[in-house]
Amino acid sequence: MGYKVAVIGATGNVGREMLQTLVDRKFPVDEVVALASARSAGKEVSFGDNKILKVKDLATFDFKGWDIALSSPGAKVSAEHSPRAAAAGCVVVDNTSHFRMDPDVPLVVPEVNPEAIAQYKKKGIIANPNCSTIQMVVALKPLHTLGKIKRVVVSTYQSVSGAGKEGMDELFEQSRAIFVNDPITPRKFPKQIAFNLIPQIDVFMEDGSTKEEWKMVVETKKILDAGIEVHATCVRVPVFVSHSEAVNVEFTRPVSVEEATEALRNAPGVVVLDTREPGGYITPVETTGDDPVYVSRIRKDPTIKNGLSFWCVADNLRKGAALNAVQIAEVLARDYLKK
Ligand code: 11C
Repeated sequence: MGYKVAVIGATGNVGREMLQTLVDRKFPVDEVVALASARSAGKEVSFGDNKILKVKDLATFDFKGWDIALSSPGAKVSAEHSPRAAAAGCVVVDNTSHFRMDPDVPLVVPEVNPEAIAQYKKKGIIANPNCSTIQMVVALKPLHTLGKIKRVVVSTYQSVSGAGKEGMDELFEQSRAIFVNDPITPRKFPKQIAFNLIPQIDVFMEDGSTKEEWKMVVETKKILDAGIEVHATCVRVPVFVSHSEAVNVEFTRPVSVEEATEALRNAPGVVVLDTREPGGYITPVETTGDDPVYVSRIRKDPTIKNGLSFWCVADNLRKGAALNAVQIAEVLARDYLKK
Protein backbone atom coordinates (compact mmCIF):
# COMPACT_ATOMS: atom_id res chain seq x y z
CA MET A 1 0.00 0.00 0.00
CA GLY A 2 1.29 3.45 -0.87
CA TYR A 3 0.72 7.09 0.03
CA LYS A 4 -1.54 9.87 -1.16
CA VAL A 5 0.87 12.67 -2.09
CA ALA A 6 0.07 16.28 -2.97
CA VAL A 7 2.60 18.45 -4.81
CA ILE A 8 1.98 22.15 -4.16
CA GLY A 9 3.41 24.64 -6.65
CA ALA A 10 3.40 21.85 -9.22
CA THR A 11 3.87 24.09 -12.26
CA GLY A 12 7.10 25.70 -10.97
CA ASN A 13 10.70 24.57 -11.54
CA VAL A 14 10.85 22.76 -8.20
CA GLY A 15 7.29 21.40 -8.30
CA ARG A 16 7.92 19.70 -11.64
CA GLU A 17 11.20 18.31 -10.34
CA MET A 18 9.38 16.98 -7.24
CA LEU A 19 6.97 15.05 -9.46
CA GLN A 20 9.86 13.65 -11.50
CA THR A 21 11.88 12.76 -8.37
CA LEU A 22 8.93 10.84 -6.88
CA VAL A 23 8.90 8.76 -10.07
CA ASP A 24 12.70 8.39 -10.31
CA ARG A 25 12.98 7.16 -6.73
CA LYS A 26 9.91 4.93 -7.00
CA PHE A 27 8.29 6.59 -4.00
CA PRO A 28 5.30 4.42 -3.06
CA VAL A 29 2.52 6.65 -4.38
CA ASP A 30 -1.09 5.44 -4.44
CA GLU A 31 -2.45 8.73 -5.66
CA VAL A 32 -0.82 12.03 -6.58
CA VAL A 33 -2.38 15.44 -7.02
CA ALA A 34 -0.76 18.52 -8.59
CA LEU A 35 -1.81 21.79 -6.94
CA ALA A 36 -1.12 25.42 -7.81
CA SER A 37 -2.79 28.83 -7.85
CA ALA A 38 -6.18 29.31 -9.50
CA ARG A 39 -4.31 30.92 -12.41
CA SER A 40 -2.56 27.60 -13.17
CA ALA A 41 -5.55 25.35 -12.45
CA GLY A 42 -6.38 23.23 -15.50
CA LYS A 43 -2.79 23.27 -16.82
CA GLU A 44 -1.16 19.89 -17.37
CA VAL A 45 2.05 18.54 -15.80
CA SER A 46 3.80 15.20 -16.35
CA PHE A 47 4.09 12.51 -13.73
CA GLY A 48 6.62 10.13 -15.23
CA ASP A 49 6.57 9.18 -18.88
CA ASN A 50 2.98 8.04 -19.18
CA LYS A 51 0.88 10.08 -16.83
CA ILE A 52 -0.44 13.63 -17.20
CA LEU A 53 -1.93 15.40 -14.19
CA LYS A 54 -4.43 18.24 -14.49
CA VAL A 55 -3.45 20.93 -11.99
CA LYS A 56 -6.05 21.67 -9.30
CA ASP A 57 -6.66 24.90 -7.42
CA LEU A 58 -4.75 24.86 -4.11
CA ALA A 59 -7.10 27.41 -2.49
CA THR A 60 -10.11 25.07 -2.63
CA PHE A 61 -8.33 21.74 -2.19
CA ASP A 62 -9.31 19.64 0.84
CA PHE A 63 -6.23 17.85 2.29
CA LYS A 64 -8.30 15.45 4.44
CA GLY A 65 -7.18 11.87 3.73
CA TRP A 66 -3.91 12.95 2.05
CA ASP A 67 -0.71 11.69 3.72
CA ILE A 68 2.15 13.93 2.55
CA ALA A 69 2.39 17.28 0.78
CA LEU A 70 5.59 18.40 -0.94
CA SER A 71 5.18 22.15 -1.07
CA SER A 72 7.09 24.69 -3.13
CA PRO A 73 4.94 27.73 -3.91
CA GLY A 74 5.93 31.24 -2.72
CA ALA A 75 6.58 31.79 1.00
CA LYS A 76 3.30 33.72 1.45
CA VAL A 77 1.25 30.92 -0.12
CA SER A 78 2.97 28.40 2.14
CA ALA A 79 2.29 30.53 5.21
CA GLU A 80 -1.43 30.10 4.53
CA HIS A 81 -1.76 26.64 3.04
CA SER A 82 0.93 24.50 4.75
CA PRO A 83 -0.72 24.89 8.21
CA ARG A 84 -4.11 24.24 6.59
CA ALA A 85 -2.84 20.97 5.08
CA ALA A 86 -1.14 20.01 8.37
CA ALA A 87 -4.35 20.69 10.32
CA ALA A 88 -6.13 18.22 8.02
CA GLY A 89 -3.58 15.54 8.96
CA CYS A 90 -1.37 15.82 5.87
CA VAL A 91 2.34 16.13 6.83
CA VAL A 92 3.93 18.96 4.85
CA VAL A 93 7.52 19.06 3.59
CA ASP A 94 7.78 22.78 2.91
CA ASN A 95 10.44 24.10 0.54
CA THR A 96 9.86 27.81 1.20
CA SER A 97 11.74 30.04 3.62
CA HIS A 98 8.62 30.73 5.69
CA PHE A 99 8.89 28.05 8.40
CA ARG A 100 12.63 27.30 8.39
CA MET A 101 13.59 29.23 11.51
CA ASP A 102 10.43 28.36 13.47
CA PRO A 103 11.73 26.51 16.58
CA ASP A 104 8.78 24.09 16.34
CA VAL A 105 9.55 23.16 12.73
CA PRO A 106 12.51 20.86 12.00
CA LEU A 107 14.87 21.96 9.23
CA VAL A 108 16.21 18.78 7.70
CA VAL A 109 18.87 17.42 5.39
CA PRO A 110 18.55 13.63 5.67
CA GLU A 111 22.33 13.00 5.37
CA VAL A 112 22.97 15.48 8.20
CA ASN A 113 20.19 15.58 10.81
CA PRO A 114 17.55 12.92 9.99
CA GLU A 115 16.75 12.57 13.71
CA ALA A 116 15.21 16.08 13.64
CA ILE A 117 12.33 14.75 11.51
CA ALA A 118 10.71 13.37 14.69
CA GLN A 119 9.82 16.95 15.65
CA TYR A 120 7.37 17.19 12.75
CA LYS A 121 4.67 16.14 15.21
CA LYS A 122 4.67 19.61 16.80
CA LYS A 123 3.20 21.43 13.77
CA GLY A 124 2.89 18.77 11.09
CA ILE A 125 5.46 20.66 9.00
CA ILE A 126 9.08 19.88 8.08
CA ALA A 127 11.11 22.62 6.40
CA ASN A 128 13.39 21.97 3.44
CA PRO A 129 16.46 24.25 3.63
CA ASN A 130 17.66 26.74 1.03
CA CYS A 131 19.49 25.08 -1.87
CA SER A 132 22.84 26.75 -1.23
CA THR A 133 22.75 25.63 2.42
CA ILE A 134 21.79 22.03 1.61
CA GLN A 135 24.76 21.24 -0.61
CA MET A 136 27.20 22.95 1.76
CA VAL A 137 26.05 21.10 4.91
CA VAL A 138 26.09 17.72 3.13
CA ALA A 139 29.80 18.32 2.46
CA LEU A 140 30.52 19.91 5.86
CA LYS A 141 28.95 17.13 7.94
CA PRO A 142 31.75 14.50 7.50
CA LEU A 143 34.37 17.22 7.95
CA HIS A 144 32.73 18.44 11.16
CA THR A 145 32.76 14.88 12.49
CA LEU A 146 36.46 14.72 11.66
CA GLY A 147 37.81 17.98 13.03
CA LYS A 148 35.01 20.04 14.65
CA ILE A 149 34.52 23.07 12.41
CA LYS A 150 34.91 26.53 13.98
CA ARG A 151 34.32 28.79 11.01
CA VAL A 152 33.26 28.62 7.35
CA VAL A 153 33.78 31.29 4.68
CA VAL A 154 31.81 30.54 1.52
CA SER A 155 31.36 32.24 -1.85
CA THR A 156 28.54 30.94 -4.00
CA TYR A 157 28.07 30.90 -7.77
CA GLN A 158 24.30 30.35 -8.05
CA SER A 159 22.43 29.45 -11.22
CA VAL A 160 19.45 31.42 -12.50
CA SER A 161 17.05 28.49 -11.94
CA GLY A 162 17.20 29.39 -8.24
CA ALA A 163 15.11 32.40 -9.24
CA GLY A 164 12.50 30.18 -10.92
CA LYS A 165 11.47 29.78 -14.54
CA GLU A 166 11.44 33.57 -14.98
CA GLY A 167 15.13 33.63 -14.08
CA MET A 168 15.93 30.98 -16.67
CA ASP A 169 13.86 32.80 -19.31
CA GLU A 170 15.69 36.05 -18.55
CA LEU A 171 19.15 34.51 -19.04
CA PHE A 172 18.00 32.89 -22.29
CA GLU A 173 16.34 36.06 -23.58
CA GLN A 174 19.25 38.37 -22.67
CA SER A 175 21.80 35.99 -24.25
CA ARG A 176 19.77 35.97 -27.45
CA ALA A 177 19.38 39.79 -27.33
CA ILE A 178 23.14 40.26 -27.09
CA PHE A 179 23.77 38.21 -30.24
CA VAL A 180 21.16 40.10 -32.28
CA ASN A 181 22.02 43.49 -30.79
CA ASP A 182 18.63 44.03 -29.10
CA PRO A 183 18.41 46.23 -25.99
CA ILE A 184 18.66 44.46 -22.60
CA THR A 185 16.05 45.22 -19.95
CA PRO A 186 16.63 43.47 -16.60
CA ARG A 187 13.32 42.31 -15.07
CA LYS A 188 13.79 39.45 -12.63
CA PHE A 189 17.40 40.29 -11.77
CA PRO A 190 18.60 43.75 -10.66
CA LYS A 191 21.22 43.96 -13.46
CA GLN A 192 22.09 42.21 -16.72
CA ILE A 193 22.75 38.50 -16.02
CA ALA A 194 23.83 37.31 -19.48
CA PHE A 195 27.66 37.37 -19.77
CA ASN A 196 27.76 38.98 -16.33
CA LEU A 197 27.40 38.12 -12.62
CA ILE A 198 25.47 39.80 -9.84
CA PRO A 199 26.62 39.93 -6.19
CA GLN A 200 23.08 40.06 -4.83
CA ILE A 201 20.61 37.22 -4.22
CA ASP A 202 17.39 38.15 -2.40
CA VAL A 203 16.91 41.43 -0.53
CA PHE A 204 19.45 43.40 1.51
CA MET A 205 19.50 43.08 5.30
CA GLU A 206 20.34 45.93 7.69
CA ASP A 207 23.97 44.84 8.14
CA GLY A 208 24.73 44.96 4.39
CA SER A 209 24.50 41.22 3.82
CA THR A 210 21.73 39.77 1.64
CA LYS A 211 18.96 37.49 2.82
CA GLU A 212 20.47 34.56 0.87
CA GLU A 213 23.73 35.07 2.80
CA TRP A 214 21.84 35.31 6.09
CA LYS A 215 20.00 32.06 5.28
CA MET A 216 23.31 30.23 4.82
CA VAL A 217 24.43 31.40 8.28
CA VAL A 218 21.31 30.66 10.32
CA GLU A 219 20.29 27.48 8.49
CA THR A 220 23.77 25.93 8.84
CA LYS A 221 23.64 26.62 12.57
CA LYS A 222 20.16 25.08 12.91
CA ILE A 223 20.96 21.96 10.84
CA LEU A 224 24.58 21.20 11.69
CA ASP A 225 25.86 23.00 14.79
CA ALA A 226 24.94 26.34 16.38
CA GLY A 227 28.63 26.79 17.27
CA ILE A 228 29.81 27.09 13.66
CA GLU A 229 30.41 30.65 12.42
CA VAL A 230 29.56 31.19 8.75
CA HIS A 231 30.37 34.13 6.49
CA ALA A 232 28.81 33.99 3.02
CA THR A 233 28.95 35.98 -0.22
CA CYS A 234 26.22 34.87 -2.64
CA VAL A 235 26.55 35.61 -6.34
CA ARG A 236 24.18 34.95 -9.25
CA VAL A 237 26.00 33.64 -12.32
CA PRO A 238 24.86 33.02 -15.92
CA VAL A 239 24.44 29.27 -15.50
CA PHE A 240 21.00 27.71 -16.01
CA VAL A 241 21.03 24.92 -13.39
CA SER A 242 23.33 23.86 -10.49
CA HIS A 243 24.92 25.96 -7.80
CA SER A 244 28.67 26.01 -7.13
CA GLU A 245 30.44 27.04 -3.93
CA ALA A 246 34.01 27.82 -2.93
CA VAL A 247 34.16 26.81 0.73
CA ASN A 248 36.91 27.61 3.23
CA VAL A 249 36.82 25.75 6.54
CA GLU A 250 38.67 26.39 9.81
CA PHE A 251 38.82 23.36 12.10
CA THR A 252 39.44 23.14 15.85
CA ARG A 253 42.21 20.59 15.26
CA PRO A 254 44.53 19.78 12.31
CA VAL A 255 42.82 17.85 9.48
CA SER A 256 44.92 16.63 6.56
CA VAL A 257 43.78 16.75 2.95
CA GLU A 258 43.99 12.93 2.88
CA GLU A 259 41.76 12.53 5.96
CA ALA A 260 39.25 15.05 4.62
CA THR A 261 39.16 13.41 1.18
CA GLU A 262 38.64 9.97 2.71
CA ALA A 263 35.83 11.24 4.97
CA LEU A 264 34.13 12.96 2.01
CA ARG A 265 34.49 9.84 -0.17
CA ASN A 266 32.71 7.78 2.50
CA ALA A 267 30.01 10.35 3.21
CA PRO A 268 26.42 9.66 2.09
CA GLY A 269 25.32 11.85 -0.81
CA VAL A 270 28.84 13.04 -1.66
CA VAL A 271 30.95 12.20 -4.71
CA VAL A 272 34.60 13.34 -4.74
CA LEU A 273 36.07 14.16 -8.14
CA ASP A 274 39.51 15.59 -7.57
CA THR A 275 42.45 14.52 -9.71
CA ARG A 276 44.48 17.75 -9.60
CA GLU A 277 44.90 17.94 -13.36
CA PRO A 278 43.17 20.04 -16.05
CA GLY A 279 39.49 19.07 -16.00
CA GLY A 280 39.89 16.86 -12.92
CA TYR A 281 37.10 18.64 -11.07
CA ILE A 282 33.34 19.08 -11.36
CA THR A 283 31.49 21.93 -13.12
CA PRO A 284 27.80 22.87 -12.92
CA VAL A 285 26.71 21.62 -16.35
CA GLU A 286 28.02 18.16 -15.47
CA THR A 287 25.89 17.86 -12.31
CA THR A 288 22.57 18.96 -13.78
CA GLY A 289 19.97 16.21 -13.41
CA ASP A 290 22.20 14.34 -10.96
CA ASP A 291 21.58 13.58 -7.29
CA PRO A 292 24.96 13.84 -5.48
CA VAL A 293 26.79 16.80 -4.02
CA TYR A 294 30.12 16.80 -5.88
CA VAL A 295 33.33 17.93 -4.17
CA SER A 296 36.58 18.88 -5.92
CA ARG A 297 39.73 20.97 -5.38
CA ILE A 298 40.28 19.81 -1.78
CA ARG A 299 43.42 21.55 -0.53
CA LYS A 300 45.09 23.00 2.51
CA ASP A 301 44.69 26.69 3.38
CA PRO A 302 48.14 27.56 4.76
CA THR A 303 47.07 31.10 5.78
CA ILE A 304 45.18 29.93 8.89
CA LYS A 305 45.96 27.37 11.61
CA ASN A 306 43.72 24.44 10.68
CA GLY A 307 42.39 25.48 7.30
CA LEU A 308 41.07 23.58 4.28
CA SER A 309 39.34 24.74 1.09
CA PHE A 310 37.16 22.90 -1.41
CA TRP A 311 34.83 23.38 -4.38
CA CYS A 312 31.33 21.97 -4.21
CA VAL A 313 28.62 21.70 -6.90
CA ALA A 314 25.09 20.27 -6.87
CA ASP A 315 21.90 20.49 -8.90
CA ASN A 316 19.94 23.14 -6.99
CA LEU A 317 16.58 21.86 -8.26
CA ARG A 318 17.33 18.26 -7.23
CA LYS A 319 19.49 17.93 -4.09
CA GLY A 320 18.95 21.64 -3.42
CA ALA A 321 15.16 21.26 -3.41
CA ALA A 322 13.09 18.38 -4.84
CA LEU A 323 15.37 15.45 -3.99
CA ASN A 324 15.97 16.63 -0.43
CA ALA A 325 12.17 16.98 0.02
CA VAL A 326 11.52 13.49 -1.37
CA GLN A 327 14.31 12.03 0.82
CA ILE A 328 12.56 13.58 3.85
CA ALA A 329 9.29 12.02 2.67
CA GLU A 330 11.08 8.66 2.38
CA VAL A 331 12.22 8.84 6.03
CA LEU A 332 8.71 9.92 7.07
CA ALA A 333 7.18 6.99 5.23
CA ARG A 334 9.74 4.47 6.53
CA ASP A 335 9.90 5.56 10.18
CA TYR A 336 6.77 7.55 11.04
CA LEU A 337 3.85 7.02 8.64
CA LYS A 338 4.16 3.29 8.00
CA LYS A 339 1.36 1.85 5.88
C1 11C B 1 18.29 31.20 -5.23
N1 11C B 1 18.63 29.93 -3.20
O1 11C B 1 19.18 30.55 -5.79
C2 11C B 1 17.68 30.73 -3.93
C3 11C B 1 16.40 30.00 -4.25
O2 11C B 1 14.88 30.27 0.24
O3 11C B 1 14.22 28.56 -0.88
C4 11C B 1 15.71 29.36 -3.07
C5 11C B 1 15.15 30.35 -2.11
C6 11C B 1 14.72 29.68 -0.83
O4 11C B 1 17.82 32.23 -5.68
